[in-house]
Amino acid sequence: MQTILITGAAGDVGTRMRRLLKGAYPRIRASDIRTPVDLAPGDDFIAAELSDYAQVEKIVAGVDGIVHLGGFSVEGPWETIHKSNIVGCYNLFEAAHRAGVKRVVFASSNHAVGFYPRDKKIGVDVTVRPDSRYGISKAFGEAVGAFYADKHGLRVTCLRIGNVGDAPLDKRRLSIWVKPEDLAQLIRIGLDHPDIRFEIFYGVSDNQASWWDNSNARRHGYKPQGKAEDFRAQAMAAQGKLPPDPVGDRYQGGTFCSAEYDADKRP
Ligand code: 15L
Repeated sequence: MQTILITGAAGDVGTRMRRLLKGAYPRIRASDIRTPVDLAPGDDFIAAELSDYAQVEKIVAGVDGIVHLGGFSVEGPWETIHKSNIVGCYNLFEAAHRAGVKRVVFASSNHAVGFYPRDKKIGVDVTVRPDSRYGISKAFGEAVGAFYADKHGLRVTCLRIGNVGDAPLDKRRLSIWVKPEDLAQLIRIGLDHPDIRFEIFYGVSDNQASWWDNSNARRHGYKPQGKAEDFRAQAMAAQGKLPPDPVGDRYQGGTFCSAEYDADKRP
């Protein structure tokens, strides 16, 4: 891996990953629709709208591996999700394949499986249960990744990311928090591990309250350092200030599940 492209490079996670991956690969190209505020002179940055195939072709040219963080990162109207996460994601994989890119690490999300209840521990082989249009788009991205891996030999890793941050923000995040350094470690496994064809890992730290069996990541050498329990007191204090959410509190996806929820009104 000589040249890596990071999409979504101006976002919070993209900015953290650019900093953490700096030096790990000889060249890092950044792309986003907006210019990162911390861009330094000489940094390789190409602005691109992912729904425009010609622009995507330009950013993938000459790269060996892609960390695809780009797209819309929360729930939104279908038009937005469709443009950024369906068309944009397909364009990214198609252009990567045509350009001879070797590997893609795709930022999937816990929301692809958000409607699993919190009392069920799930692995990476469960049926997707998206909790939102955003979650549907992440399940779609995993399917696109599997297709390009199986049909065209792209090496693809999908990371079902929990919540990236300096510390878990509330009770739910005590289960799904991922320390940025741990996420960077997972990305490097996706970019470097010799045995990867198509894999799904959970983007989660070593959390005692985790709902996910992440043994597939550990089999590939993942050694998470973060432990959400170290922050339990502050996360529970923050939780105490949140309104009750009977549906969200039942499912792993939290408020993504309770938003627009009306399943209980059907006979
Ligand atoms: C995600 O997938 C989002 O990108 C992030 O903004 C958080 O909402 C996170 O999930 C979460 O579930 O906390």
